[in-house]
Amino acid sequence: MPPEGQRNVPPASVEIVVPARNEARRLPAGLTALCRKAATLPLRTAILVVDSASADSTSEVVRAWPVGPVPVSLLRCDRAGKGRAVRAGLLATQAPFVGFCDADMATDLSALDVVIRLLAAGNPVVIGSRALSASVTEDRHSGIRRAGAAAFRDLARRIVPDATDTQCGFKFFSGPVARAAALSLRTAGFAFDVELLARCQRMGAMLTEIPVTWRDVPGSTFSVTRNSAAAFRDVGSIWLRSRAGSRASPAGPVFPAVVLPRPALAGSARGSTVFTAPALGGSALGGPAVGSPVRGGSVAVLAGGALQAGVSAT
Ligand SMILES: Nc1nc2c(ncn2[C@@H]2O[C@H](COP(=O)(O)OP(=O)(O)O)[C@@H](O)[C@H]2O)c(=O)[nH]1
Ligand SMILES: [Mg+2]
Repeated sequence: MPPEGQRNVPPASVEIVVPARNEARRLPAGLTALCRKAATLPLRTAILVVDSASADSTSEVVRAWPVGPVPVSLLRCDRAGKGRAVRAGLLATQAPFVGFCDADMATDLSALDVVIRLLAAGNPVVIGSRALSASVTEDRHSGIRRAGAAAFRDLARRIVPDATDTQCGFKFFSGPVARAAALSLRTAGFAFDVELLARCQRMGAMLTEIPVTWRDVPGSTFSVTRNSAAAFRDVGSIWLRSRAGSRASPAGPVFPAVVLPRPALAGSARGSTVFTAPALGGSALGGPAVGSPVRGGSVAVLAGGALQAGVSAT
């Protein structure tokens, strides 16, 4: 049952997943900014923080989040990995529009206005790109990280040529597209975005990039020494699988509308609802994918971007 104060609240039309591991320090400011912005959007919005076995009080921050106009829930995963966390979060959503952003809110949240307009107009995948000429980035990364990122981009471009920046942590989707793409996602770590976008494109969903204002917030969870090798290995595997996949089914777009049931409610506290992730995903993610198929997830878009059917404009 939803927590006190959130009963009889209509379901959200936008669900935003925030992957967070050891983010007790950055999350309060990030969530405050996101809640504040989400409350101004023309569609009812909810936030789902996915904590993967943090060693700090990340979960407690979410559990203690005060009730407000934007509900904040917690999903807990046993195993680390940003890809795993985002996948679990996306598969736990039900809204017609979904997305994810990093706990540090490095991407200026004013971009959400553009995202909602584009999604409502029928664009199935809307992603922030720091590589567009209209983007403003404040990058304090080390030279070695910047060089690694450039090499990673070259590889990623072979897999998703339409994306100029696969690694900006600010991506939004039509819900059914995201859930269908996430279902078979195998990349557990930081390179998962490449696979997610490749899967969306393979389903026939066009990518729309938007310029962003992005600043590098201190306290990054990406470590060049600990995470780079895995990211390169993963992007290599994604490339090999995408080549094999396109040979196996050259016919192209398949777009099943898949909406998964919410994971079991584990408890609730103050303004947040707490879920535990069910065993997720094949291969790299361990265990069979959860999920029962198809609940109608389509959204009718009227001229001018007004929304019909299952989407309540607030
Ligand atoms: N749940 C979860 N989130 C993660 C994990 N690894 C990274 N993240 C989150 O992914 C986001 C990555 O952003 P950040 O650490 O700022 O990296 P950067 O901006 O690329 O340097 C943050 O919200 C992290 O907390 C993980 O293993 N599990
Ligand atoms: Mg960051």
